[in-house]
Amino acid sequence: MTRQAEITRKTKETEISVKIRVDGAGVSRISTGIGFFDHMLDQLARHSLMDLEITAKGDLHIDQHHTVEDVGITLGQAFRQALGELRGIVRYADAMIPMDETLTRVAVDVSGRPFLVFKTAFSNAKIGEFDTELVREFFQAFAQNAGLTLHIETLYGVNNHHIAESCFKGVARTIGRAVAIDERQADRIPSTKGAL
Ligand SMILES: [Mn+2]
Repeated sequence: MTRQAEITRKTKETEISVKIRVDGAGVSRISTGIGFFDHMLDQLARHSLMDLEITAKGDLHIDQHHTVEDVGITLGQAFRQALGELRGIVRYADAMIPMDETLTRVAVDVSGRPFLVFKTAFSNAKIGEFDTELVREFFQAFAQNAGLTLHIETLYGVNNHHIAESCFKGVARTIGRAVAIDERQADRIPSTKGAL
């Protein structure tokens, strides 16, 4: 069974299409109209080893909020749909991601129980044209729709590009490992309840 999904979501504010292949090679084709956000989504594919195609046309003349949030929603929906009943997955993973002076740790439970803890602060409102407060908005939308318990904490860091990128790389690394198939329980759902 190929774990993949394709979702298109259209509102008055945005039009988003997402194609995801969970067992991929980290290949991506991303176009959101926001350069730095494209760079972050590239990292998400590259370090999770999922293949991602994401196209977003949003109301950027207002600001980036709707576009970033709606990509998070649509990507989360596609991720969840691709994984189905979560049979055989490792489920839990964590990572410590250094980027020069910055260190971020991420822990995930691919649980179907959405919860975000986000303890990362930025010292600038912008990275290039990108609004740093939208990093949290993206992960909130993604965790909610993907059904992830997701904890992100930047322990220290100075450069805002490094801080944001370490969060995306950490999430990529953890979700990539958490959705890998555990050969010792490949046919089972990894919960004593029998369902996730
Ligand atoms: Mn970078």
